Amino acid sequence: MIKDSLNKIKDKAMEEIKNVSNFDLLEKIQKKYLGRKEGELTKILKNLKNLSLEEKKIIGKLANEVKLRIESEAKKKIQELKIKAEALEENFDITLPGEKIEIGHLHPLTQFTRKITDVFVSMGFEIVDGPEAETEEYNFDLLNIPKEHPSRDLWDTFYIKSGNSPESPELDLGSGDSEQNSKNKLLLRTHTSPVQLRAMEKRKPPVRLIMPGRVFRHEATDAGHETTFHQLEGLVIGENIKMTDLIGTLQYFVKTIFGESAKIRVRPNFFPFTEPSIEVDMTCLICCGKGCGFCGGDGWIETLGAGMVHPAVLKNMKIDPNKYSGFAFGMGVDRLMMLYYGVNDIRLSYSGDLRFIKQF
Ligand code: FA5
Repeated sequence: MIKDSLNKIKDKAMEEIKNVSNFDLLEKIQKKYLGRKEGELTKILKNLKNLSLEEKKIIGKLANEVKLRIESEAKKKIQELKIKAEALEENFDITLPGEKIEIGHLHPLTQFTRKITDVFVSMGFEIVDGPEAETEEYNFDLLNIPKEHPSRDLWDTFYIKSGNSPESPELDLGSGDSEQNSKNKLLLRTHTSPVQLRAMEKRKPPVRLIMPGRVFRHEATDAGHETTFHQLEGLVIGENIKMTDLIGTLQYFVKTIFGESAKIRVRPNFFPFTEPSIEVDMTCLICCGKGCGFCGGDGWIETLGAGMVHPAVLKNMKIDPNKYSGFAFGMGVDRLMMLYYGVNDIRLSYSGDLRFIKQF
């Protein structure tokens, strides 16, 4: 009786080991028959105590043979499975679809900046760069913004404490050290307009320049305002340059980027470095002019300031205002980018949130 059971266990185990195709299942089979507590062979051996001494000897010997047989068959199978696994690795099919590797891409602001600079380059504009840590002289004085003049309050400034180099600045949220000379009083530029002055030190009219870059303002943030944002400055100087040239250039730009139906609105404004000055708004494309948090409810977005370059500024550029005239503009790149892609909060751009960046 017990002999039959042992032989049946052996046959069943042999059959199962023969057909097994992976290591996990093989381990389960070994446990099922040889496991210390619940193994089928172990259970039979536990019942030997009821047999006579003679039977114990015979059955014990047979049980041991069955155990050794199962173990050696399992060993053989392990070898066989190892060889198969190695062969599979060697014959790896390189045409199988692999895992997709995520690659980075340009930030939407960079993508958009390239798009808009391309439009100006196609109109014959040259791209010029300038420093982000600027002197008070270039940021204000040479742009016809006198000291103590209330117009300086238009741009809430991050000053850099005296004695600091632009490479390791320490910010001062006050008005800076008034004793210090504006030539070496440093600040984080509040607009890209100072690049106009720097660019004209090395050029003579006629010029068509664009100056994209990062600017900084100490002000409260909301859906449409950041303390760090981007502007693109434009400057055209030549003989007989007129206000209509400015409006025509801006209209061409807006229609090229946003399509023929894009509307702009021009309002009179004041900038100390342009006369006359205008402010240009665009229909808020987030709410299509209905009014939303981004446009502050009035359906228009203030996108740029512009005007005819003030004669005093032309003189600071060593240009004769009787011979030459020019126009300048400074647009908020972030706000235009938001209108272009339908982004409703400027702060998302600088949040570092990959869920936002990956949409572009
Ligand atoms: C200026 O900065 C002038 N330098 C522009 C200029 C240049 C006028 C040349 C005339 C001639 P303003 O402060 O308005 O102007 O800023 C220009 C644009 O920057 C605004 O129309 C707006 O689109 C954007 N902007 C201003 N403040 C912020 C802010 N906190 N966050 C995001 N964008 C801003």
